[in-house]
Amino acid sequence: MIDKQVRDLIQKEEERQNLVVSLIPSENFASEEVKMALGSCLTNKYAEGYPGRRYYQGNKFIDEIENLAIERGKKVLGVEHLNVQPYSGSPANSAIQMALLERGDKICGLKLSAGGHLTHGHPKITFSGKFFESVQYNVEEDGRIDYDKLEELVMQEKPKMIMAGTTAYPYILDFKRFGEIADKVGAWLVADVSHIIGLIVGGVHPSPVDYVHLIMSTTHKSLRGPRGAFIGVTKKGLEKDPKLAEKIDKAVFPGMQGGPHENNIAALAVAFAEADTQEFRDYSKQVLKNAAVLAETLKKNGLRVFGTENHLMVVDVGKERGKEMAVKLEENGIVCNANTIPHEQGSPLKPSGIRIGTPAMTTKGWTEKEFEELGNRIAKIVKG
Ligand code: DSN
Repeated sequence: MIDKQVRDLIQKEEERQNLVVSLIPSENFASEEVKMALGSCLTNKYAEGYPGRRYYQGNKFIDEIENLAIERGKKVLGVEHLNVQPYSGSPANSAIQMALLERGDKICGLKLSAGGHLTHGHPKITFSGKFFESVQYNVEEDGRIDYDKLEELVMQEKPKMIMAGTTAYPYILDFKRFGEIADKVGAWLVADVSHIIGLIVGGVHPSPVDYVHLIMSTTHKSLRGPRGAFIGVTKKGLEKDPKLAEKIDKAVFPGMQGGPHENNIAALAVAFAEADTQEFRDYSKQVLKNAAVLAETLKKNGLRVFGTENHLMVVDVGKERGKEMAVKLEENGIVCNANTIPHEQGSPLKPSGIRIGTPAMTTKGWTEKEFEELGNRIAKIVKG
């Protein structure tokens, strides 16, 4: 059967992706090789368990594929142990919390409205906020984390786990300081580097590996892989608990998940190999150069911009006007998302900013020249 309806819609989406200027910082364009692995026969196979100890027969090649993803990932990340089975970022963080926390334990993460993530203890409505006691840290007026204040909070609250991770934070994260703070109270320290993983692997953002117990990331953002995630166990993590790797593996399967998506895992193996090249390191440098030019151009045009030292920035577009501006930009072929700004004065449902990033258009070959022109265009549209 040829499903014309779905094919037509996929084709339309492909045309849309080719036409628009894609600025959502968590999106990117995966290579043909990554998409080939994703759309392969691997989707047909069940492989509950781990390489060499599966619950189903017929996993000879699946084992080789998963081992390849693990070995390639361990090499580019510099970790001791790697689990590549999490379906995506939220299940990965839930598995980490399930492995290391008991119900009611304290978890400390960056507030969602300050650029954190739902799974870092966002109160009440999330797994992490419902089953654990959440204490959240904030950013300052300038959008930066004040590590002295974080230390004060941690010393006072003594959380069992600290999440060092962001989704809308445009500055370099000081993982060394995070590590020192966590060690003072014996807390688990988890780096959720989903946004900046490509920059870390590409050598343009410091790696957290020496300072944290676990490094977790999605794989489809700046890494340019398939939708998925991994959890890496560091040397420091194993020193704190020699059974950490085992605990993580058990929490992912059978704790949180069933059969791993081996087509994703094969695509991740491809992405790790692609990231381990000079071409990818050059790409990562260009992502940063492009973001710097874009932020400077917006500032020159009189806009208040938070950032940037990485791939993204948050732009103040006027109280509660984020969504309206995101819609207006889309009408002009520029796709971004509404976002809260630091110390948001509007309603969280009507944020005052837009979040924009450069990974996707850099993949399309854009350089400083295009981003400068784009910055002038965005400013014109935002200023009406
Ligand atoms: N939804 C992702 C982002 O856009 O940053 C975070 O999970």
